[in-house]
Amino acid sequence: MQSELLYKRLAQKLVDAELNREVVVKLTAEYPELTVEDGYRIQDELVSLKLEQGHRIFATKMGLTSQAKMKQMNVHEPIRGYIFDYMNIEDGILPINELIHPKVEAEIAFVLREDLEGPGITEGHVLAATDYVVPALEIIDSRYAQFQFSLPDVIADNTSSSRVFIGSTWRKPDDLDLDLVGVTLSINGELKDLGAGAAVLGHPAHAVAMLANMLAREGRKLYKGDLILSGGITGSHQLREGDVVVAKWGGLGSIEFVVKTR
Ligand code: 0L1
Ligand code: MG
Repeated sequence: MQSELLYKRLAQKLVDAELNREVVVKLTAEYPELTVEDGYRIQDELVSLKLEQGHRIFATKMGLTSQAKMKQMNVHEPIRGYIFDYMNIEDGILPINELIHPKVEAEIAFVLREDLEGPGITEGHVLAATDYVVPALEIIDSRYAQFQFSLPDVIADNTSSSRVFIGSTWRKPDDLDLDLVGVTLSINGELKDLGAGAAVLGHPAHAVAMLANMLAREGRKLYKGDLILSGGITGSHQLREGDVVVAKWGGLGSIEFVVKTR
């Protein structure tokens, strides 16, 4: 357990890195004793700083939800973070000049029609409490060089949250088998990745249930109206100036954007 002052200082360093588009050395290089709990305390400070700057929380997200990413990080539990209002892109342009080294991944997002309070929340509870599901493309952009970090680092860095595109096809969860929803992700006309909803912990609703149960450990919950990104169905793919990205979901439409300097 570190001091409040240190949490604040490290959170400010990550906020500045995002704003200045400058990578920083991972926090655990200087503070190897940082724990996952410390990572969340720094993330909480980072969220407070963003709120003080006038930003609002747009969505909550689960990260590291695929077996591949968990194995890579040697963890057994996904991580959670926040997406702010300024991260939501509505005009189909990813402004690469505002970012460091963005990557894209395809997800399914949930909109709740009821509060969800753990512990003990199951996939069934999540589906019953869901108003709509929507397709989403998450842009992750680590503030650490080469996306190299340990678990406390990436949690402190708000799970690499950077931008998001939300699709316009909203469906009732009962209309789809979310574990079987297929996704293709193409960049410049080349198929880069594909997957099914089951890539997210067996079922995307499972990730949302896990989020509610994780939040309950801190006396928090999910609220009616909340938008939740459940985790990457595809892997994450590096983006470059001029790229045209097209993702298609079975039964959930598509999202397209171009990577440009604005
Ligand atoms: O949304 C995600 O799964 C990303 C979590 C952070 C790990 C990374 O930056 O790859
Ligand atoms: Mg993600």
